[in-house]
Amino acid sequence: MANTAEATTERWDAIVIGAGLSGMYQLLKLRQMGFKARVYEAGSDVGGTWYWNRYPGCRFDSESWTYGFSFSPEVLKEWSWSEHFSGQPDNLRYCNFLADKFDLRRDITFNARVKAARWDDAAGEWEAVFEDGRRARARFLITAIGPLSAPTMPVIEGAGDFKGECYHTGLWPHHPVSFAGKRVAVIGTGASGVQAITEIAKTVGHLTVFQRTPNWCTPLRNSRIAPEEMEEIRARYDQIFAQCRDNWGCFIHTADPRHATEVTPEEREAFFEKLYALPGFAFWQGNFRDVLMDKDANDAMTAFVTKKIRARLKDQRIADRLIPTNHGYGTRRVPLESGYYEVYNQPNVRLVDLRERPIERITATGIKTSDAQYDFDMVIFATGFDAITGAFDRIDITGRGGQKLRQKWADGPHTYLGLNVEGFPNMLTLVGPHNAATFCNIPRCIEQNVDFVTTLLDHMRKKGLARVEATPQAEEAWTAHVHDTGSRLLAMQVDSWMTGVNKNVPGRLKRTFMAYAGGAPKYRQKCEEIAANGYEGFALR
Ligand code: N01
Repeated sequence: MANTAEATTERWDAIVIGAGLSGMYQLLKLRQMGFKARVYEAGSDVGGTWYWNRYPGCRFDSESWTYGFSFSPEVLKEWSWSEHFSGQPDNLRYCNFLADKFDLRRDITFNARVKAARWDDAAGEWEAVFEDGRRARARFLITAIGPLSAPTMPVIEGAGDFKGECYHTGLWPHHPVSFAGKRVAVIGTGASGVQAITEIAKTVGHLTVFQRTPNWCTPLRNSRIAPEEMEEIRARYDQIFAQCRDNWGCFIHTADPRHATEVTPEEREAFFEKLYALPGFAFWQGNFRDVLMDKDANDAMTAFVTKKIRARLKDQRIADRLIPTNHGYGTRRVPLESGYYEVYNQPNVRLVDLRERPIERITATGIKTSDAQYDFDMVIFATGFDAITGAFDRIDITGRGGQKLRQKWADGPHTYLGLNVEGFPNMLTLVGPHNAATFCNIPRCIEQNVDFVTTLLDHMRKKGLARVEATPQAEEAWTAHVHDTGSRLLAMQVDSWMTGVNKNVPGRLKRTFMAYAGGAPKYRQKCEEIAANGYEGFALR
């Protein structure tokens, strides 16, 4: 008789880890192709990013109507966006709408956090082990764990000592949180911090922002979508998705073909003004073609944004602290804001510059910097994520011959197409490192990744193939190509999650190439060529 673990092990054709947008779409596709697939999700419901990140102010910075899935004409017909940059509650409703419409929950196990995954070479299967000891086995392991899903707490002495209310933006509670009459601290000024600070400042008693590195922020310019406008958008969906398809990051903002330095200063200024007045990432993504690669072009853009920030602040000493000095505009992920700078004109908001007075420790009543003790009722950590590879590291993934993925990626990822790793057969990594999806309007790239993986699995089934694994040569060539395309970006000269730096995580102090910077169209073309050539670069048997 089988032992107990064996008897309770669930068996599937494919295990998908994560029920965010990529896991949900992957499940649907596998089901349509007749695979027996099961999704395991750590949370209690679907939504991924939009399930966990419930902090005040959380919303899209992609235009809502470019973000939604394009694969289903019915979904496009039935779902209406009410804002151009939709907020988290609506985004989560959208995920629930998809789950209900396609009856996805019947194939999802919730509250199931995968602790380990191990390749069994003899059986040609993956075994997943959950935190509660349950197990599941499948021929294929598909990770749909997202690039920004492993929240990190700051490494500060006494981080667990605070006795008041305490939250991380990426693990926000499901109950309402009130800021009225409270003394609130926010640590961190990335995209999450900027959104949260702006919203909290509307109702807070007193707010203190602890900023280590300022970021360049430009206006989101959100607005409502009236039903008639939604109808007009719906009529243009084909054109909108075609436009996204041809774009480097699958946004609707396409870079201008000119160089910033080939026009007169007056023309350049007028163009910057025009872009700055537009919503979303127009200023970042729709700018002159060289602003993110050429230092002089970037300096011009940076000088323009500097003036805009200064004009919005009453106290120029605060402006001095909010204006970045160690990187140019757009070389770190740009937070889009809706009144962020004006928050610092409020009498009940204080900015603490940690470069002048670092945090020494967190205490039971608040935060102690090198020069003062600040007392609070609530401390919010907007301290980000162990990005891109962090969610992989939190699972003990063991491949062929006992090789650990954590060890293989200790000096940065090695992958083939950001979708598979040599030594880890039958593991497909949706939106994984070295994939175009990280710098992408992500559902656009999720659709491409999932379609590629599903077609590969279907091809294998039709040909009677049981194993897929990148060849060492293909992995080496792709990894070199990722490094080559990345090295052209000014962003690679700056510490950020995009370059794999996180001072709160051991071993993440050195910059590395985390994502494919050649753009989504080139990436898609490469994937299509590889599939057309019988999945060149993959050993199939
Ligand atoms: O995280 P971050 P995030 N002491 O890493 C600071 C996406 N997103 O959650 O820069 C003091 O950007 C840290 O300081 P520094 C988007 O892609 C999208 O804000 O390391 N401070 C930094 O200021 C985004 O880029 C949306 O010096 C400490 C902050 O914490 C990504 O998620 C909205 C510290 C972390 O910023 C991550 O954004 C939100 C310490 N010990 C997020 N440790 C949309 O709009 C860290 N910090 C869709």
